Amino acid sequence: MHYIVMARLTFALYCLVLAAISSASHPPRKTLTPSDVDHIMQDAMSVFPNNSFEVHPFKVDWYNKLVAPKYKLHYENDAVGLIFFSIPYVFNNSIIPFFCKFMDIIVVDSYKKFIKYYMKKVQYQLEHDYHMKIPDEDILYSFEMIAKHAAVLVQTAGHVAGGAYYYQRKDVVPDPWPKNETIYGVSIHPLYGGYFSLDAVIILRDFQVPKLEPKNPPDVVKTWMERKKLLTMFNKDWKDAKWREIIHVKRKYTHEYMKYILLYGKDREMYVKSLIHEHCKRLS
Ligand code: B12
Repeated sequence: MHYIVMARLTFALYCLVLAAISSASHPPRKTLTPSDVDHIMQDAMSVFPNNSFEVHPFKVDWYNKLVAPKYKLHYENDAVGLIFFSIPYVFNNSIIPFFCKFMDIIVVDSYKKFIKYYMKKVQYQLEHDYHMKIPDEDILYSFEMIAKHAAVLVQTAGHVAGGAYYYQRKDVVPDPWPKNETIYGVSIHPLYGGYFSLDAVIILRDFQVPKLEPKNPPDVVKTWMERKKLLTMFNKDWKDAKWREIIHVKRKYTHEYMKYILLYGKDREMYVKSLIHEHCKRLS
């Protein structure tokens, strides 16, 4: 009898220890209000130099409902994602100062290093101010691949977050292009048209925001004719900046920034070196 009681007690203790270990590695998810999310976003924005980035929230569920199975994000459906856009002022306000701070060590893969540097700052800020756990794998970059496909489709995420309308072939009815032609979609920002970039998503896996309501992105390219023109320009002539100006824009990329984004590989590296040479003496 005594033996059975001891065995039961030992088992109960074992279960308690297991529960404690499991709740330490998976703390209970916290419920936030939309205004908490606003505060978190303001805090995240405080790490960026002025007028360089924007952030918009969405629920994983809104995104997962639209994309094909292989693109689904493997989080609870009510987890919150934050999508970060860089906006035209980013080049002079943030990228050039970043180049001047790190000089030679950022010449290779300069844009990736720039975005990662700032997302790490956001990660640190939120961990510090809100005691959030944001493991590196919860920061998804637009250039990151998983199993040979993009880790996150930032255009869809930006659309469901209400930040920028994602215009796709299926939004142009009747379809004006030959059936065998591939037509990629493009996001248009309500203020900056095509002069912005959808750079990264951070998933706040330990938080749920039941009251967060979806926001429609502003539909700024409304007519069939304009949508056809936009997608045709984006697909046939993307090096020309005309598609970026399908709407009246508040601010464009500078000549230097345009040159930077249109150069690749060694040519971009040479250009970054010349930008450092040109700008950094003046800043130091
Ligand atoms: C792979 C890739 C390319 C490939 C293929 C393009 C493509 N769209 O597939 C190539 C190399 C050709 C390319 C080129 C360029 N790209 Co690119 N590319 C990407 C990348 C990394 C992934 C895109 C992808 O794989 N899509 C997969 C397909 C299947 O997705 P999809 O067609 O959107 O289909 C999904 C939606 O339809 C969704 N869905 C279904 N139903 C519904 C309903 C609604 C309402 C919604 C919203 C969604 C939705 O589900 C589908 C998936 O299941 C993205 C960044 C990213 N991580 O998203 C940048 C990205 C699309 N590229 C971009 C750019 C700017 C370019 C270039 C101009 C060059 C450059 N990098 O500067 C060129 C020009 C493109 C062209 N005209 O040829 C930008 C576009 C910005 C914008 N304003 O939209 C992005 C977003 C990068 C960024 N950081 O900003 N790119």
